[in-house]
Amino acid sequence: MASFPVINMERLEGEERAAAMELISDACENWGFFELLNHGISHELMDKVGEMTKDHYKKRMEARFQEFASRALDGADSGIDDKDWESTFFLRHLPASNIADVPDLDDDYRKTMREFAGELEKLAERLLELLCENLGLEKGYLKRAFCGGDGLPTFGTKVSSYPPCPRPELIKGLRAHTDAGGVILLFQDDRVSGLQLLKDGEWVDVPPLRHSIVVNIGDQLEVITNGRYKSVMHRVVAQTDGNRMSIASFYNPGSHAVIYPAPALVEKAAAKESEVYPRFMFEDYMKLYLRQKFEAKEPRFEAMKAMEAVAAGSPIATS
Ligand SMILES: O=C(O)CCC(=O)C(=O)O
Ligand SMILES: [Fe+2]
Repeated sequence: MASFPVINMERLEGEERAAAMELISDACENWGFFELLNHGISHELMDKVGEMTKDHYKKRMEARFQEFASRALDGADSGIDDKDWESTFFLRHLPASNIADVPDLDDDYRKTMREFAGELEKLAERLLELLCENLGLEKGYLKRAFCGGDGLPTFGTKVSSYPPCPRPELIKGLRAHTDAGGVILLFQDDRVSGLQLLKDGEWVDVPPLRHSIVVNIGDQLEVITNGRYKSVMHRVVAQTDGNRMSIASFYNPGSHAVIYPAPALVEKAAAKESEVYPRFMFEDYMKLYLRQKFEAKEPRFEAMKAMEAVAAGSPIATS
């Protein structure tokens, strides 16, 4: 199998640009994941974020997690499928930041995370532009598609720790799922692994790589590209040793953004109605996703298609 795609973004500036763009294109079409190096976010800032996040876990999160951990495996002798072995908290950046209101963060950590989020937002938007170019969409198309009623995307960060687990065969760090949104940017531990993606029916490790940002494609980009890019199932396997840090930032459509396949991509790819992805408001998709996150995405797309048919007043086949 080809090795996990790693893209050195410095190559986008020179003679090797076409080759680097082709790598991104291939990764989007065949992996749904890739890893970026030299992405423009300073290593110093990343190191600071990493250290502070590990400190914060020790100081503010560990005791609560241990309480959960002491009960989570009680009496289990087969796989646990309703819990994850992770400790998390969330930060929202767009449409409005909540960083000032999140409890238990030291001022310095708050400030550093705000700076990091600003850098990630720029990187996400730069990436969307690269994807537009690869897809043959006009400049700014994807960002505009993500801008909802209030003109802003939704952007937020999930800060996670996956502490060592005595029985990783019983519980996942995070159960398999696809991500609901647009592009996801992940700053993961450079030593403790655990993230895997499903490729051609096999679980493949996303290798820890110091100072890299892992990117993956969410369900909304699958819809907008009418299936040319696919969101891919991934999971976190709990480890017996080491506490894995992961900081995942989700650049998603605004709640009121109406998501649908880009017409330019439908004309090329699909002739039949059944081969066209649905049209819906992002918040309606999220309502469904919250209930069905750990299930396959296809029934979600089908459900949105059925809602679209009802809204359009067309009969739905019942058999
Ligand atoms: O922690 C990770 O590496 C992945 C997290 C993830 O997939 C998610 O939160 O959706
Ligand atoms: Fe995910």
